[in-house]
Amino acid sequence: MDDRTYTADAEPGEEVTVAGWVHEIRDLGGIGFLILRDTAGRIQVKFEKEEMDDDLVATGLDAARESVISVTGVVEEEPRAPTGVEVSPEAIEVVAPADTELPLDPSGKVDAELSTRLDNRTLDLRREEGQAVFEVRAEMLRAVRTAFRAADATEINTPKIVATGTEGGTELFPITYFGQEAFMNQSPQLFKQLVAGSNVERVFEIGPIFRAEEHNTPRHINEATSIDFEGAFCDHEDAMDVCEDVVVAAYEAVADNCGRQLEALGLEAFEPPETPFPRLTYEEAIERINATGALDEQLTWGDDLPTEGEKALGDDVGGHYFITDWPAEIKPFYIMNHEDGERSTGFDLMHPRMELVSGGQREHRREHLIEGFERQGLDPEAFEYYTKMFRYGMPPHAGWGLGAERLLMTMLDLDNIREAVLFPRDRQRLSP
Ligand code: AMO
Repeated sequence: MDDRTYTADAEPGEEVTVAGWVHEIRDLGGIGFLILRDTAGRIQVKFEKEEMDDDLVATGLDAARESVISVTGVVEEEPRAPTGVEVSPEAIEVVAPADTELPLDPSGKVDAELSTRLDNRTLDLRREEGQAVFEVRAEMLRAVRTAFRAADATEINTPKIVATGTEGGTELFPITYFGQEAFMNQSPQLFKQLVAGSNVERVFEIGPIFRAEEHNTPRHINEATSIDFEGAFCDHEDAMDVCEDVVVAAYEAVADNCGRQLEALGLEAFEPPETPFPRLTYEEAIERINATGALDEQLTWGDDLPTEGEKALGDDVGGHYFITDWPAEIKPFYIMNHEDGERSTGFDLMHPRMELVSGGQREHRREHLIEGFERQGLDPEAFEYYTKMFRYGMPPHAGWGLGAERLLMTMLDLDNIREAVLFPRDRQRLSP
């Protein structure tokens, strides 16, 4: 539709054709108003019944809410209209009528359950807030890509159908691949390392990860989007620097370019997090958690941090922070340990509400790596394609994985991670 004008661009004095959805109709007797909504905003269409053709008035004022219509008319200044202008219509076409009964109210006046919203995502995304979340998501990912390019990283895409898993602790989804057992990939971990070991050196990927986790929580989904980085000649400190830059760049871009969306979400006071992010060792973290008294039992070396512990520490720190030097025994085989063999180079980036990132320096010494596989109960033979490349000059390297939905969820203070995904996959939801 070449001759279509967005509602936000309609200037007084022009003849325009605007097209979009019927947001609202107010019939006041001699006069009636139709609010037309498109991606750019809304515009009022005014019907003066005495002066206008009856068919034209009926087509406009009898249209069911959410029908798609196209209106041609002259734009006039009208200070009382919501956007200061209105269209005096000359022609109206109902392009696609809507049923009069809607499963949810896109004007947002009536609240709907999350499950009803997810079942009817198209209608849900017609709500200003729904659209805003995904506009922010797009801007966040654009900024992440730009920040990676500025850090000399190359975007890669690695297979999502794989022969073996890598992330212990979460289950795999099995599939049948030409009669052979295969899995949906839990992480691009091994592939990104294999590419970082080539001349490409610094890589990033933004893609799906699949986790057959049983738990049903507001911060877990079974198909998530992982933002991954891997850099040759990087140690864990360098990897944390890149991580901090990427996260801050995402916030800054959203602050600079998403004013309208933030306003729709009630986040006018949005600000990028303060830097540098504090770096606490695991030992300091458990001491601080113990000191808050939030847990019934004191944490000791080697314990995973329970959710309430993370929350208490998050409240104590008050912003983004890293936890470094995790016990070697609770980090995966590919993470390099410090010389003492007790502590690892593994780190997590935490938002006060939850974990956003895991990363670390990688074990690039083949013999140590193979020992790690065995310690974790994995068969090194099954990973031959990976360990083999460590024979041909694998540089020291480090990287991390950041959950895109968790970044968006914490950035926009969403209650449930499902709000940050268009069509979430969880224990109950496989469609749409
Ligand atoms: P990890 O398993 O900690 O590390 O995952 C990295 C980040 O991905 C996000 N994430 C999830 N988000 C929503 N739902 C899930 N089920 C889910 N699982 C993970 C989180 C998490 O912090 N290979 C390593 C990364 C690395 O070392 O480079 C890994 O996958 O935000």
